[in-house]
Amino acid sequence: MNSKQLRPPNIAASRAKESRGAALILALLLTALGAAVAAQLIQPLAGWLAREYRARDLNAAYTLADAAATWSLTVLAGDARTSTIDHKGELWAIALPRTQIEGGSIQGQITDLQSKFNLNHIAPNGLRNDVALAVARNIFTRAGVPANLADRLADALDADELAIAGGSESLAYGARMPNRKIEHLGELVSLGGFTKAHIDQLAPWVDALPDAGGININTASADLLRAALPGISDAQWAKMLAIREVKPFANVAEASLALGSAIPDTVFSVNTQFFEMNALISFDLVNHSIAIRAMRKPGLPVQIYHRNLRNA
Ligand SMILES: [Ca+2]
Ligand SMILES: [Ca+2]
Repeated sequence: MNSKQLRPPNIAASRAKESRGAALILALLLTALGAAVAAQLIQPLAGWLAREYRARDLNAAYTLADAAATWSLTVLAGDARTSTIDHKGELWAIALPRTQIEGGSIQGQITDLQSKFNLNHIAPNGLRNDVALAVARNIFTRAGVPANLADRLADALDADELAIAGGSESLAYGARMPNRKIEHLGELVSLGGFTKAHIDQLAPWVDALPDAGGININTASADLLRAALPGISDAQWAKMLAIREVKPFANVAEASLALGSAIPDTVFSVNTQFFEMNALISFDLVNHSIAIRAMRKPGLPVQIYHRNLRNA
C-alpha cells in the first residue's frame, strides 16, 4: 500500500463512496444479526476503515510531497535561467499560502540557506579562510557563544593538524580533530566544548551546508549582517539596507559601496547555491511536514541532497 503510484484519482469521492458502503454494511448487519451481535463486529470494521483511510491519506501525502519537491526544483531551475543573483523579490521567495486541495491542504515555502552563515565556509576544501573565521567569531559572540569555540570549529574543519593557538590540535583539544566538514549543527557537540545550548543559540544565525558558500548579502537579515560585520554605524547600515530594498546588489563591490565599508567577497556573495523547501501537507488523518534541501550549482541541474518527511 505504500507505493507512491497508488494514489486514487478522486480521494474525496472514493472516501464518500466507502463511507456510504460502510453505513450500508452496518445497517445490514444490524437488521440481520441484531444490535448486540452487530456491535461486536462494528469495532473491527471501524479499525479497518481507519487503517484504509490512513493508508490512502499517506499515499496522497507522498504524492503531494513529490509534487512539491518537483515544483521547487522547477522554480529554482527557472530562476537560474533568468538571473545571476538571488534576492527575496524573486519568484522562489514567494511563499505558497495554505491552499485547499482535494481532501486536504498544502502550504509551502522555499528559503535561501545562504541567508545564514555556512559554518563549512570557514575551511573550504580543508583550507582555512581566516576572514570567514573572523566573521564566525563575530557571529558566535553576538549569539552569546564563546568566540574561541569558532577557533575550535575551524581546527576541526581544516585539514591540517596545527591548532590556531599553536601546537598540535590533539594536544590543544585533547583529541584528534575530525578535519572535515560537518553535515549538521548537531555534530558540533561531538567536537567538545560545544553544548546543546550553544547550538540552540547559534541556530538562528548559522547552518552547515554540504560545500563552501558564503553569506548572500541580498537575502541575509539585517541582524545577521550587523553581527557578521560589527563596528559599522547604524546610519551606514540604514543606507545600505535602503538601497538593497530598492535594488538588490549585483556584486559584493556594489554592496561595499552602498555600505561605505569594504565587505569581504571571500565570505559574502550575491547568489545562492543551497535552498530548503518546507511544506506542510494535511489530510483528515495525516499531517506531514516535508523538508527538502536542494543544491543548485552553476551549469548543473538542481539536485535534492537531503529529504525529510515526517508526521507533523
Ligand atoms: Ca536568482
Ligand atoms: Ca584541523
